[in-house]
Amino acid sequence: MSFRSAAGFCRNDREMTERKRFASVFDQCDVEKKGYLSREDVKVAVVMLFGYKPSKSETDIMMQAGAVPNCPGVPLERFVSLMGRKLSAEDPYEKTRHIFSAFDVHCRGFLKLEDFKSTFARVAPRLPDRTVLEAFRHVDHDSDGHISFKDFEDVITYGLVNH
Ligand SMILES: [Ca+2]
Repeated sequence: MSFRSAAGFCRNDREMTERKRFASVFDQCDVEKKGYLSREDVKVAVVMLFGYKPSKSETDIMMQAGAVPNCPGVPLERFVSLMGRKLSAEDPYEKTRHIFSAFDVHCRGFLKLEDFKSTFARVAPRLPDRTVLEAFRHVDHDSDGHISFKDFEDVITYGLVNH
């Protein structure tokens, strides 16, 4: 996914987009239109969404977590919540995107100092302005006055922001 599309999502849009993506993968994997995914289908779905083939034990866990009474496989609703959880638990890129969009209240795809200030004012109202300014300068690697998703990602990746 490109930086522009990654950073351009608002929270609700992003959830809608993820849902759509999961639902469309579900449809593609449920070739016989059974209304659920079999064990083999789930494996294919994970390859399509995450780019790797899940191990036997991971597939077992997903099949168990996705099971509902009277259904031999994983129905759509279970699949969507399962994949959503997997995405936020395992993909640091997705995690970073979530945090970034919490800051990016105007959905501009970059952060200005005022976005930074207003977020900190909400979550840590006693933090001095000076500290917020220092944090901003620290994250703004190329010092252009905007924090891009890339600036942000670098900091998260190196663990300087621990959330
Ligand atoms: Ca920058």
